[in-house]
Formats: sequence, C-alpha cells, structure tokens
Amino acid sequence: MKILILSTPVGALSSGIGGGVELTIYNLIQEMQRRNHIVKVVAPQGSSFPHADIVEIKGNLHIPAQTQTREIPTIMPENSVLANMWEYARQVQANYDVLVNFAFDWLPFYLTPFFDSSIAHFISMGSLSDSLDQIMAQIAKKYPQNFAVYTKSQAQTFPFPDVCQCLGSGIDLSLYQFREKPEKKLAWLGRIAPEKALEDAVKASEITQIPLLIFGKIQDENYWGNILTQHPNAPIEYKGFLSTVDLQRELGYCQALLMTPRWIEAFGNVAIEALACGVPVITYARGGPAEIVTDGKTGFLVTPDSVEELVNAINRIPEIRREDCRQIAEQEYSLTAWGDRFEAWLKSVKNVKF
Ligand code: HBI
Repeated sequence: MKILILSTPVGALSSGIGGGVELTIYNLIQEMQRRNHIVKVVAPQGSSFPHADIVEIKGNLHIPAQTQTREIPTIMPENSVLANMWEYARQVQANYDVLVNFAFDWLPFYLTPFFDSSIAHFISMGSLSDSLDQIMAQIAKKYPQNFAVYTKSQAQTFPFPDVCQCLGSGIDLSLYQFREKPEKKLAWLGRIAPEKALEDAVKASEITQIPLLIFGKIQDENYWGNILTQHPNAPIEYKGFLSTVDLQRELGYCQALLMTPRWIEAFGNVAIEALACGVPVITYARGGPAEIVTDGKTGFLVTPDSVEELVNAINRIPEIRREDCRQIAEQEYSLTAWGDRFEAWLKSVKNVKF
C-alpha cells in the first residue's frame, strides 16, 4: 500500500511534545516499511526521524488539547500548521491508498467527506472536548471502520465506543534489554504535565526514601518547579528526555515503574517499555495501563490517586518475576503483533471506496 501519515500539529516529530504519539508514528513507519509499504509523513517543520520520508510543513503549532477545558470551542491558530498539512494532503491524495490521521483536532475529522481518498483516524487520547466528540461522532456514523484507538477504556470515553478498533500498541523489542537484577531505585516516565500526576510518584519516593529516576520532557515548567519546591527532600533525579537506547539502559536497572495518570491514559507506551526491560509496573487502576498490567503478575494495579497504596505496592515488588514482564511484552506488544493489527485495519479502511 501507499500510506500517507499526517502527524500531530502540537509539535515537530522528535521534539517530545507529541508524547506517545511520536513513538507510535515512528514505530508505524518502521513496521509498514518492513512490510514493503511505501510510507510518507506530513509533519510540522523541524520534524525528523531516522529513515523516514518526512514532508515538513510551515505554520503555527496548535495548543495541546489536554490543556484546554471540555467546552472550549475549536481553536484554529492563524496560519495553522494543521490546515497547511491537510492542504498538502488534498493536493497529493491521489498518489496514496490511504491517509492516516494522528491529529487530535477538529479539522481532519471535518475534512473526511471532502477527500476522495480514505482517511483512517487513529485517536491518540481519551475524550477531551465536546466539540471534538461531536465532529468525531458525526464522521464515525458515516465512516464506522475508519476509527481506531489504543484501548477499550479509551474508546469508552467517546460517544461511539463500539465502532472503534482497539489496536493496542507495540515497540521494537530488540531495542530493549531484559535486565535480571535491579538496583534500589524506581522510575517515572512521561511528559511532565499535570495530567500525569508526577507529584504522587515523588511523594511515594519521599515516603519510601527509594530514589526516583524521572525521564521525559518537561512540558509544563511551573508544574515541575512546584514539585521541586514542595518536595525538597524527595530523593528524585531528573534524567531528561532520553533516546530509547539510553532510556532503556537506565530503566532496566529500576525495581519498578510508577505510573500515576490523573486522566484516562489512552494506552501508556511507557508501561510496555518497562515490561520489555523486565521492569514491573505499578499503576493507578485507570485507563490503558490497567489493561496492560496483570495485577500481581507483571506489576500492581492500585486505587487511583492513592499514594498510600502506591507505597504498599512498592513493598510488594519482590513478589513479581521480572522474566514474566519481558514475556508478556514479547507475546502482546512486539512490533510484529501490533503491526499485524494496524495493517489489517488500514487494509479494511483502504478497500472502502465511497
Ligand atoms: N493536542 N490539539 C492537539 N492535537 C494533538 O494531536 C495532540 C494534542 N495533545 C497531545 C497529543 N496530541 C499527543 O501528545 C498525545 O496524543 C499522545
């Protein structure tokens, strides 16, 4: 197939602002190319990925949807990079069998009926705004097979859960080394922003006095600053936004990954990255991570927003066999297993000509 991928308008690929969706797009390119599909990516200027054919588009970035409130009307910045990306797509659409949209924004959904080519919409977060829910539901009614998500719990946040294909996620396991023996430290991994509730993991580290390694892009500076001023004695260490190779090396030495999502995490790629290194995952029983972790086997599911239960779970880490974590990653979350699911979905969308 000839596949045109249209990225998120919140940031250039490899900037880290796109969060999990950057890893998903990177893996999709790799996996579809391995299957001899032709893949081109349309993304904001400054985007770069190794071995990817990227068309960089100028224009102003969009506001991250999760920083807005539900009733906010759709905001189109002046000279929107998203509008420019979709103008490019309109011009070249005849050269492709299917267009894959990764933007969590109103425009690509609205444009679906205006395009001759099929548009496969991959939704990368749970429901965040009424205007987006409304346009998605309207388009899903007409194009029911064109909608895919990571998980069931993510699909259930939308008014059209039954039409969503749940594709899960996948990572290139060859990049992640299984590590048998951890050191006495914990990990937290993700965009540093309020919806990720890093402060709960910092509190757990303060109580247990087990060092917490923090990986990821600081998306909200004053949120990060508040954590540092409010927890001066927490044994935390900020490691930055590392490449996968460097991240997995440090992550592999951790006893467990703490996941503290305040919102319905659509998936939680970071959970399968940890499992791939043999690192158990302790997560709030909420959203995607609750569908990835098997309580007592590959980590622990704790009552959402309970720091006390995080601490109890930390004390139970020795109950988990680290090889079971790696084994689950190989069975469920390899690039091949995920690629099969994603390719089958694109083929189902491609064949439907209106
Ligand atoms: N916000 N408006 C908007 N558009 C996106 O595509 C978007 C976003 N916020 C976050 C985001 N994408 C990704 O970081 C998540 O989908 C992972």
